[in-house]
Amino acid sequence: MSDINSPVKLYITLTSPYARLARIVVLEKELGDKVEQIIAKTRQVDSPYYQVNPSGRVPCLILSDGTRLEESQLVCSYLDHLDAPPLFEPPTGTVGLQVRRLEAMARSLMDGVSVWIREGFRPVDERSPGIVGHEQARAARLIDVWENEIIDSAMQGDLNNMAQLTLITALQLEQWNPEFKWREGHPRLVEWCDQLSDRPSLQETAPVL
Ligand SMILES: N[C@@H](CCC(=O)N[C@@H](CS)C(=O)NCC(=O)O)C(=O)O
Repeated sequence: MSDINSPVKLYITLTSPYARLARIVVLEKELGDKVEQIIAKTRQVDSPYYQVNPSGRVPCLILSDGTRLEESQLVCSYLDHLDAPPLFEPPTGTVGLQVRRLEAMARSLMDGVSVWIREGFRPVDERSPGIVGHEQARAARLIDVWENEIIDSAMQGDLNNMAQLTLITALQLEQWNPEFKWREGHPRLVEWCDQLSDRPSLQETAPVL
């Protein structure tokens, strides 16, 4: 029988930026005793993890009744509500729409740079210069837009929404991908990123090289 008080199981890898979002929420919400974190073996033939999550992706949360949640937005939202009050829930109305709009744009950056990084992990003769060029150009366009959007009040102040959390995680993919050179010509974004990066939850979950 499931025990409502038993910790939920959060499957992660130490390299996934999507899992990192969930790991940051766990730290920010101080959920250490309510969430057991388990390293999953992803991208391996016949990984035992496929019995837990057939999609093979992280993050994935298994609730005490066995319910499986995947997709970082859903996982983060569940974790954020696990021990009320939520810290990252967008407000209702126009301000909430603005936060969601910015979160979607930050996610576009993260998705694109993740594809770019994945290309780099493929054997040299399997890499696609076309995909790399496409993602490099997408990232450059989005970074230019972010240089202006970063002054939006939703992005400023203390860490309190998923738009901020997703953007900082996407920008810090520079630590994995030396070709993701977004800093030059974007002083406001540099200042925003560097101010946030000392935060303990970000330090503790920094990308593992
Ligand atoms: N849209 C998903 C993306 C998750 C995702 O792609 N995770 C990658 C790690 S960065 C993964 O688990 N890949 C393993 C695989 O594709 O088999 C989310 O937001 O959670």
